[in-house]
Amino acid sequence: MQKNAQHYIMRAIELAKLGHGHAEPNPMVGCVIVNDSGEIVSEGYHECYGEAHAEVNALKMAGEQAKGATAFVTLEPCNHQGKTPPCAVALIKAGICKVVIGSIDPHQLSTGGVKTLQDAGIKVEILDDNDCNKLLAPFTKRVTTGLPWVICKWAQTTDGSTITPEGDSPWISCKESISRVHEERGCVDGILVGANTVIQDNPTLTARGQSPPRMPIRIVLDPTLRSPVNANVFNDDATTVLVHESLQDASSYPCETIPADMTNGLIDLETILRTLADTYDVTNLIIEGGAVTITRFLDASLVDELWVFKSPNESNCRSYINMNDLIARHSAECVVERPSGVDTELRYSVNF
Ligand code: AOF
Ligand code: ZN
Repeated sequence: MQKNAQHYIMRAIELAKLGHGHAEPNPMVGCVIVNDSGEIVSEGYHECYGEAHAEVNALKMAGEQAKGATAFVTLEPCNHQGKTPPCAVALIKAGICKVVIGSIDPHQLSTGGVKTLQDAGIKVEILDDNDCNKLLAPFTKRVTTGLPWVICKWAQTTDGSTITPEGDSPWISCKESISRVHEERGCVDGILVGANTVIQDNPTLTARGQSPPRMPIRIVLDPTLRSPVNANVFNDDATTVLVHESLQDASSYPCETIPADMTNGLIDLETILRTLADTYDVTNLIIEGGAVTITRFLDASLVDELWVFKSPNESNCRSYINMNDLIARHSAECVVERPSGVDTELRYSVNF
């Protein structure tokens, strides 16, 4: 007896997430193959960009057991010859008799798998599942708008300040939160900060978790070139891109540079995001501050998620921008709340 579709799709989502940081700029995709008795006979996911898709990995493990079985896939099986052959054809050849799909592929290049499967007499059920759509959201945004998925991440005190209480350690977050950030950095394509953060904090902005899947590029928004040329962010540990006003001469900086269009003395943020996607293949971007830079991206409606690490401490120094007010002003919806050492990690959806 098969359990309901949701049960198998949830497992496929879990598998898909194992590819986070490895699969991008492709979507994370998971697949389970289930026999008539409802047993999962094989599982697969898209493990690495340019390599076998989820369905192909699951079919390989299923072997002869694929005949007459049902495949549950988080994404519509592709219909094109890209870096790998079409999955719809692989499913047909393997003798799968039904395919249950979480989300339709938003990419014009590869969609069409449903029709190919149906034309071959295979039953297809499309769930349009909320969790599969969420899993796919950064990929969908990039292929439909040309913009990366933007996450603003910061640490704050309970009362909404990003400034540490005087005399305390310079860190707001506990060590568990800091190591969590390093893990997350290692799964995205870029980390962006404004010049004030470079000047005040001198961060390195590298992923220093355990064997990070990727090393994000570092992006500094510094229209008038106030950052010191010897700041840590310009070291050799990762690629750095300095975005500056086109009239300024940035040739003394040891990094890549993007001369930017300015509107009323400010960098055109949407154009920069498009350039990061087109030139640097950025699908997922974390903005790590400071509060002014984060506010500008939020006010321009360019942000998708907020990741907030809230310490249990109160601050006796009020920051210029209160982050609790900022979250409230943008009607961000809290979707995750969990402990991170003594801190609380909160995740919010914006723009939904
Ligand atoms: C699937 N299963 O596991 C993934 C799919 O260049 P390729 O051959 O790797 O194809 C990439 C495109 O295929 C990608 O843009 C997306 O539309 C789809 N991804 N499709 O059937 C998978 N990762
Ligand atoms: Zn495929």
